[in-house]
Amino acid sequence: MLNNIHKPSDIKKLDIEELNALAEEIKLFLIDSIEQTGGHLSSNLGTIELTLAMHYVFDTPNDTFVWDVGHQAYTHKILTGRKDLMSTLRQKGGLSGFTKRSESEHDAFGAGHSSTSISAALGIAIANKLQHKSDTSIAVIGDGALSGGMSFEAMNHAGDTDANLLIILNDNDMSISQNVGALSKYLTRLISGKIYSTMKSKSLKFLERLPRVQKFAKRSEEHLKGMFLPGTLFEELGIEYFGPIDGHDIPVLIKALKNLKNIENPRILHIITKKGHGLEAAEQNPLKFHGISPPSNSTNNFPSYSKVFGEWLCNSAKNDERIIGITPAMSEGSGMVNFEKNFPDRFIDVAIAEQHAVTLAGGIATKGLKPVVAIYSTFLQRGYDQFIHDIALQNLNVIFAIDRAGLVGADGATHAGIFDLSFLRCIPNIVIIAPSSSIEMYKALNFSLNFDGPVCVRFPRGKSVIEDFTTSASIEIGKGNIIRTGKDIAIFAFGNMLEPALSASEKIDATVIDMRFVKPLDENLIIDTANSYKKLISIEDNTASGGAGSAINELLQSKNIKTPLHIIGVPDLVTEHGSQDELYLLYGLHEENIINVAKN
Ligand SMILES: Cc1ncc(C[n+]2csc(CCOP(=O)(O)OP(=O)(O)O)c2C)c(N)n1
Repeated sequence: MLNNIHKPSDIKKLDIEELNALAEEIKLFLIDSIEQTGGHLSSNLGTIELTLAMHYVFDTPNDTFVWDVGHQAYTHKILTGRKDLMSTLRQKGGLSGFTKRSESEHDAFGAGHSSTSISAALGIAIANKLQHKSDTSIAVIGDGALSGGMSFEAMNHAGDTDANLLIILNDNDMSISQNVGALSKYLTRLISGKIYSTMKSKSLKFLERLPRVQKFAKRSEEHLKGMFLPGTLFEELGIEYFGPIDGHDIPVLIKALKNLKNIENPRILHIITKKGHGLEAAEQNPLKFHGISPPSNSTNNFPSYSKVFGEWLCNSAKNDERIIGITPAMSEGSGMVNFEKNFPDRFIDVAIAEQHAVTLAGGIATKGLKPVVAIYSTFLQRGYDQFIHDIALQNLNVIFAIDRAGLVGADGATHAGIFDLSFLRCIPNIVIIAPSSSIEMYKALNFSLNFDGPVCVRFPRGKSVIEDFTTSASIEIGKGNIIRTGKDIAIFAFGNMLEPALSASEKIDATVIDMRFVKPLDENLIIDTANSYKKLISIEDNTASGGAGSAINELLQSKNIKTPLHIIGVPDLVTEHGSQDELYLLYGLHEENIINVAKN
C-alpha cells in the first residue's frame, strides 16, 4: 500500500482496516530504513498512528502541523511525498532528520531544538485569523518538550486568545531518558484520573461520541465520585483539555480529531503513546533506540569526549564534595549515567530547561559548591542571557562542560555547535578552553576545578583522534603550547583542529601551536610568533565570524602588527548535514585546505 501513497490525500480514500495495515507497513519500512541511515527510531514508532490520523482529518499545507523538535516526523515525511528519499535521511545532500521548511510545503515550521512548537503554531493561528482563514494550526509536542519554559510562555499567551490552535500532547512518559519533574508527575496523575477536569462532563461527552469509551476516561469517572478537585493546569490557563486517549488507536484518534476540528479556540488533546511502539526491543529499551547510528567501520578505539568527561566527573566527585553535576535532560549524551548512579544526590536533571540549568548553577555556586553544567554547545544558546546575567556578571564559580562543540554531523544546522566561541568570548570574567584531545580536556577540567570563576571547556562530538602531544600534566591559564617548530608559517590551532594543522604542517614545514585558551589568549606567544614568521594561519571548529581567529586578529591590529593572518573557520552560512568528516571537508577544516591557504 505504501508504494501507492504519494501525497496526504492518498490516505483519505482508505478505510480503517487499510489504515491499520498501512501503519504496520510504515512501521516495517521505518525500522528497515532507520537501521541503514540512523535516526530517531523509538520516537517515530510512537507517532505513526497519530500522523496517519492527522493527515486523514486535516489538509496540509493549508492546515499546518508544527512538530516539536521535529525528530518524530518521519511518517509525516513519508506521507508527504518523501518516502523514496528516506534512504538519504541525515546524509549529505539528503533529507533532514527534522522538519525543514525548504524541504516541503507540508513542513510548516523548521525545528531541531525542543519546546518551540506551541509558540510557532500560535503565531500561525494568529496570522490565520488576521488573514480571515479558518485553517487549523496544530502543534504536536511531547511530554519531554512540554517541560521547556517556552512551552509555558506560549500556553500563557495562547490561553488568552481565541486563536484556532490545537495542541496535541504526545505523552509517552519519556524524554530521551525517563521524563523528570513535577509536570511529568502531574501528567501521570492526569492519566490516572486523579485530577478532575472542570471540562470533564464536556470531555466525557466528547469521548463517549468516540467509537469506544476509553479505559482512561472510565477510570477518571470512578475517581470523580464524591471528590472535589481543581481543574486541569491547561484549563486554568484557558486551554480546553480533552483526553487522555490512546494514541495508537487510529479510529479513536480520527474521531477525536474530527470533533476537535470543529472547535476553534485553543485546545489540547492529550494522547498516550508508547515510545518504540510495535518493536519489542525498542519498547523495552526506548532510550537505546531514541537515536541510533548507522553501521560504522570506524577503527578508532579512543573513548568519546563525552565518556572521558563522565569519567572525570566521577573521579573528581570522589575527592571533591563540592561538585554537583547538572544536565538539561541529556544525561546519556553527556556521559553522566555513571555519575547519576554513583552520586544520585549530587546529580540534577532539570528536564529540557537549559535556561534554568544555568541560573540554578549560579544559585548553587553562591553557597560555595562547584556546579558543573554539562550542556551541548547548541543548547547553551538557550541559556545565553542567564550565562551573562546570572553567571559571568556575578563571577560565579561554575564549570560549563560544553559538549558537541563544532560541526556535529548528521543532526545538521540546528545542532551545530559552531557559535559558542563567538558568543562567549565577548563576555567578561570568563575563561574559555578548547582542548585539542580528550587527555587535554581532562587537564582543562582539572584546571577549571581549581579556578575561581566561570570556566567553559568546549569539546567536540565523537572521539579524540590524537592522543597527547604535551608533556605537561597540567595547564597554565592563558598559555598555549608549541607542538612543532617549522619555518615561515605558523598555525594557531584551536581545539580538535590541532590534528589537521599538524598533518598539514608536515608538508609545509609550519610551526604549530595548540592554543588551548581562547580566553585569555596567550598574547605574548601570539605577538612573538607574529614577529618571527612571514604568514599566520588560525584554524577553529567555530564560525570564522567573531571566533578565536578574530580574537587573534584584534590583538594583532591593536599592536599594529602587519603579519598577514588567514582565519580558517566555518563560513558564514547555514551549515548542511552529513558525516562530521564530510562537513570538515566541505567547509575547509582539513589538511589540504591549510596547505592551499599556506601556498596561496
Ligand atoms: C532545547 C533542546 N534541548 C535538548 C534537546 C535534545 N532532545 C531531543 S529530543 C529530546 C526528548 C524529547 O522528549 P519528548 O518531547 O517527550 O519526545 P519523545 O522523543 O519522547 O517523543 C531531547 C531532550 C533538544 N532537541 N532541544
